[in-house]
Amino acid sequence: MSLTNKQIQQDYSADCQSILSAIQDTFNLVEEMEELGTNVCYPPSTSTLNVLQTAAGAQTKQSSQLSACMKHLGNLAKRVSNPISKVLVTGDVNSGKSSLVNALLNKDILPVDQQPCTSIFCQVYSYTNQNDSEDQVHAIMDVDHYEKANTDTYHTIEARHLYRTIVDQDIPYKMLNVYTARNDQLLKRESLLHNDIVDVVLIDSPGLNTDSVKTTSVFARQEEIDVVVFVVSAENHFTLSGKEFLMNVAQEKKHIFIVVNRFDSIRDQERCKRLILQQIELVSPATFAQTEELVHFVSVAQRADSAAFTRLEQSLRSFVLCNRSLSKLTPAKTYLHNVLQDVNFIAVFNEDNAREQLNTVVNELESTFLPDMNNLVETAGFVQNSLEQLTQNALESIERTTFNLVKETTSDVALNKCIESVTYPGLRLAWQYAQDISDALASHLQSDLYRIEEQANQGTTECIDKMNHFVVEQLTKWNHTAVADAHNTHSTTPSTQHQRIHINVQARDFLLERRFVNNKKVALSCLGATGATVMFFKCISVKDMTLDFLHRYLNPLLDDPTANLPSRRIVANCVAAAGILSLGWTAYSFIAAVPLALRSNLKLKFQAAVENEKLQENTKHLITHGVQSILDSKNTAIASRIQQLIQEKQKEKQQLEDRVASAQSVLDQYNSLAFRSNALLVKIKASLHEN
Ligand SMILES: Nc1nc2c(ncn2[C@@H]2O[C@H](COP(=O)(O)OP(=O)(O)O)[C@@H](O)[C@H]2O)c(=O)[nH]1
Ligand SMILES: [Mg+2]
Repeated sequence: MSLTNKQIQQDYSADCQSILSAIQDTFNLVEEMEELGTNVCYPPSTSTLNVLQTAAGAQTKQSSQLSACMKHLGNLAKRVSNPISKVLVTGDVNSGKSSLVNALLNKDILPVDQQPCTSIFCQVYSYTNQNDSEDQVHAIMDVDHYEKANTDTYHTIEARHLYRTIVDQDIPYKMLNVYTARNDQLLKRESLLHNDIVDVVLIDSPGLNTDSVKTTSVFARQEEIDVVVFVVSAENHFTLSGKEFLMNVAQEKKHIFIVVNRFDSIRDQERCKRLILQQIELVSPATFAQTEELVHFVSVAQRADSAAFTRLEQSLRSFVLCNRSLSKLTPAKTYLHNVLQDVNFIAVFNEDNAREQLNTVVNELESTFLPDMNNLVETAGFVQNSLEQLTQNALESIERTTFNLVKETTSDVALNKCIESVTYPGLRLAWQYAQDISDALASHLQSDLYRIEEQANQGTTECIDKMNHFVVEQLTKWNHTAVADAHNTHSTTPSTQHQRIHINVQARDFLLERRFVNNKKVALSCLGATGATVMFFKCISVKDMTLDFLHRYLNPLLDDPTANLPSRRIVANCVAAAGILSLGWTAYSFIAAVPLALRSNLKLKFQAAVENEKLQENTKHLITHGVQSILDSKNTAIASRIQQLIQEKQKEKQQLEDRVASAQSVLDQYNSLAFRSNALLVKIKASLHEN
């Protein structure tokens, strides 16, 4: 190996390593994009994309496009590290492709014809270390499963039958692999095929026409094709098919090695050159820029001792060897450049979207949600305090009212009215009368207590209504359902078992006590009765004293015949009558005072019982307690609903925060993708410019 070749080899190895690592980095970026899956948005206009443009718009196609890209990158890596260099020779029918391959091989191995004859691709392996004594032809039906060592994967054809196989339109083969015998002629000099660096494989292809242009373009764009040699007939210039082919492969193969053949048959060669170069400038500007090395006007048929052909051979060898990175690595770099540009474009596009989404959700959280939530929390506190105050006020009012109403219902006026409603049935039924009064008082109290309770309940309901209205008014804007619930809640009033007061009638209740007498007539009667009674007893003692007096002082009179005996009897009888009268008056007075005494005594007794049994206090406590428990449970229910509202808000807040976090992480991802793809792109661009 010459020193130059060694240098080329070293440079190439370093270039290879850097491109392999760039391929790996690009692969990682595309893989990350694939992992982002449907989250990746593609720009509406895909004309800006190079490789991934078919993925735009159709979500289903995106992942397959990315997978295809990753597969392609994998193949590129394989290709870059593969020592075989494949050279595709293509061009119009009869332009001299097969002739050129034979010329490069320095051996007429492929059939040449004036009529179109090559119908399939023929790969000619002509390694310098080849030791076979005879040419071998493998006719392959399934290219993907072909293995040279496995005879089941191909048919062996004798070299002399090659022409027949190639021209046969009905052959079932997709590809012919031709392994040439050891060629000592070739080994004598340095040539394209004898270079010590790469194993060159020449591929002869069917002529381009409207049918084959697509197939050949696809073939040429394969990453394993390092160099495309385009043979154009000097007589025909570039045909439409030729131009279409060059346009198709321009993305992957910027530089095309152009052989303008049959130049011997051209009379005005300068004009021909000028016209063809004009065409090249249009169809492949990169090639035109290196016309000296890449465009050759030759006559393959007259190659022997042709300086032009020798220069072609040297240029092609340089193109493959010296500019190997151009032919082999540039397609890889170009592809990487295109992919990275796409990835960067998509990443930046999505980065902008992600930033917008992040801003939207942050704005939603900070400008709308959080103020609203703080407002709710504040309002909730205010509502709860206000409801407590409302409850407190209602309770105090009910307590006060209840206390006063009970007082009123046991007042003299109320009890007198109740007692007066009971008719006195006469002395004979005086005991029953007393019982009736006692019963009337008890039932009067019971019914009044229920009435009082009813009134308290009404106050409770009013308070609950106020509470409901207040809650609705304050919280409507946050949750209609909760508010509706609050509105529909009705209070249930417990029927309180009220304290019963029942007095027992006793004999002394029939007696009128002086201290209770406040009526003149009654006072006089009482006074009379008492006076009569006193007089009665006084008369008895006067009589005794009189008799004693008579006996002591009138005895002499009695004994005296002149004494007046009848007058003595009259005095005694008068005294007795006065006593009887006095007794009658006393009895009458007692009987007349019975109803009065009963009314007064029983009322006082009832009031005393009310006092003793703390009815006022007890009733107040009983009713207030019931009301309080209703209002407390109402407050608890409202508080729990408000708490629920706040919890729902907190859940929403958490969801929004999660959305912020995920939007931030998406933004970070695209940020990193955009940054790394850009850094790689800069590197690849610089290395492309070096070439
Ligand atoms: N005049 C002339 N004829 C050539 C030249 N090279 C090839 N031919 C002829 O052109 C015809 C087609 O050649 P071939 O190699 O089969 O063309 P292909 O169809 O592109 O493979 C054959 O008859 C060749 O003899 C050349 O340089 N000058
Ligand atoms: Mg041919």
